[in-house]
Amino acid sequence: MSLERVELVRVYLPLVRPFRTSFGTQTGRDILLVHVETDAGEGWGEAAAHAEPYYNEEFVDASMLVIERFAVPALATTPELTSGSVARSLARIKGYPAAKAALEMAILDAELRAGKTRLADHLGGVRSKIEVGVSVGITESVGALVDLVASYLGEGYGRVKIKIEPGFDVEPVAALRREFPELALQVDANAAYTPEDLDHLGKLDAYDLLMIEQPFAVDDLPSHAALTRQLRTPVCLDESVVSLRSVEQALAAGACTVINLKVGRLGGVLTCKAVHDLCLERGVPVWCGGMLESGVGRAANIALASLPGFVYPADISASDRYFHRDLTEPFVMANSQLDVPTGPGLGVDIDESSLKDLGALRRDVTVHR
Ligand code: OSB
Ligand code: MG
Repeated sequence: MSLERVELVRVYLPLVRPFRTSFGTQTGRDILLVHVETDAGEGWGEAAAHAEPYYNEEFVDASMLVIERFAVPALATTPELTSGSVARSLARIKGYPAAKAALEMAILDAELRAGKTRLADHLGGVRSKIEVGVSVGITESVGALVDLVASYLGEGYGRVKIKIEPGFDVEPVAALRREFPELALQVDANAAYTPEDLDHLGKLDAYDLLMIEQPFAVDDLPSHAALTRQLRTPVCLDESVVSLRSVEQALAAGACTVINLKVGRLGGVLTCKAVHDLCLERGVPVWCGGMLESGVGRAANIALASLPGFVYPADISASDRYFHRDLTEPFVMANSQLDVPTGPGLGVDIDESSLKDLGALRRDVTVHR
């Protein structure tokens, strides 16, 4: 296929409530969409980077620049471009996995729409509904957390992940366990702990957590391995897993027993599929993480989460948990499940009026062949 037009669409979506993690508080999301027109038709993708480089190195301004200066020129000069060759064509560009994922997603969407195939079918999905949970930010107080979790349980969410950091960990977990003895509960530290905290983190083992996600720094596999040996609770890696190779190295190091797959961290849905296949073969459970995406990125996440190796509920919630108004038709949760879209490609349509009302900035990137 040939790339005829690439448009960058950036829009600020206020969050329904602030989301606090160990790396900062977000009150809204700077959503970056990529819209492509090809000789086969059009497609959309989402770059799930944040406005600041606090989760990983990437940030939205940089993603835009990389797409415009390096990625689109590389794709425009790729002979016989297909969705399957996007990652290879962009491999020379170091980093920027969310930018790469967005371009691959948009080209896949165009290709699959033309072939009337759903992304979930293309990837090998086996479910028409996926199990989901809600990721809850750090709150002002433990009491406020218990109330917030109660309200999500009231909405029907059956699995809760809470963000932890030094000073907000054992106490909130103990309180939630006391209040909700049967709750499917897990924690995520976004790399906030140091090797000195190993014994302290061991206290979390008493609360029947589904997993502890990324307690230590991105490059600290040894501490993750030590915790994996020390605890009966599964240890999951998020930020440390950035490629198929990093997965193999983390497994070889015994640094985790579970892996979180994120499209915008691994550089695309097809790399996630490859990591999934490897983990399925090795008997390593995986699950689908989220980055507070709009409906575009969420559609891709849901298709991915329909694959057989995804055994834990996904960090993918309904549209109304994130935004007052989404950029696609809203995703609605029932019984802690979301439906896998049934239409071709991503299976969602962009709500042009939503983009307009929310003041989206749209800019064409020059495609030189
Ligand atoms: O670490 O999983 C994370 C959101 C932004 C950045 C990092 C993370 C998260 C989440 C939110 O936990 C999950 C969601 O999209 O609902
Ligand atoms: Mg995480």
